[in-house]
Amino acid sequence: MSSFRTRLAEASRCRSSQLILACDYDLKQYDVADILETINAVSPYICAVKLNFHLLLPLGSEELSSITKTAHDNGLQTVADIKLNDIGNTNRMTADNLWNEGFDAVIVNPMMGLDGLKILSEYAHSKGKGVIMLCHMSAPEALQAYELEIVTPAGAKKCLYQLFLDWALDSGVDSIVVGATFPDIIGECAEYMRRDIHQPRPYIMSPGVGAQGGDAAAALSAGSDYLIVGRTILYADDPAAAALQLCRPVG
Ligand code: OMP
Repeated sequence: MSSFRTRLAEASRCRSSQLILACDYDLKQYDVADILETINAVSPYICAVKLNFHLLLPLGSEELSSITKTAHDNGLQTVADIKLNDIGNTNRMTADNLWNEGFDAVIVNPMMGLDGLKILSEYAHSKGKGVIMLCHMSAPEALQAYELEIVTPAGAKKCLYQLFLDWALDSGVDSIVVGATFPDIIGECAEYMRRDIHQPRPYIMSPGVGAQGGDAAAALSAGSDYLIVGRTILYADDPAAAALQLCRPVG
């Protein structure tokens, strides 16, 4: 069975796109048919589809499976964004539910700790699935939490996101999230990982392009491997044209 990383890289290579569509429609105004239509329309220009809590909560298993199937039929990977953060047993059962609905990867919160991340990564990999870990979020409030100065047990002073970056490397997660709104931090994380001995290094995924003020070309040139984009594509007059433009941000 191929790994999530390999499948994602292949989907990205085939389409020359590093775009992950955050399919965050408001279900008060849109329905599953709209979601499927958008996935079909933009699929030539994206490599994965991410679904957030506000879709995962109200939709049933059958509806979610129809979305992951449509993504897979289009050659795309699927990500469940629940920022999972619990005890090992709960994490495993939650992940199993998501795998059963056809998701290829789950986004997790590193506050579960290094051991929790390791256990979940090993479990996901044994099923050909992936784990994506928050490292530094895109919203301005991220400064209040992710940049808190901490002292490690070894006595080193760092920011919380730098500790999370070490945990990402040590736990074997497939990818980290660093907001496109913080290109300097993307660059720092990319450079730190280049110098690290762990292989393969986690990908960097960056949300926050467009609606949140981040710039696609700046994030990619700072070292992001993938861009996570929602509203700029979903609410464009022509979502496929918006995705095409974003997946070729340079040139
Ligand atoms: P737009 O701002 O509409 O492009 O959507 C961004 C998507 O990325 C949403 O699904 C957010 O929940 C998600 N996201 C962030 O915006 N910032 C983060 O730091 C992390 C995520 C995420 O984990 O995907």
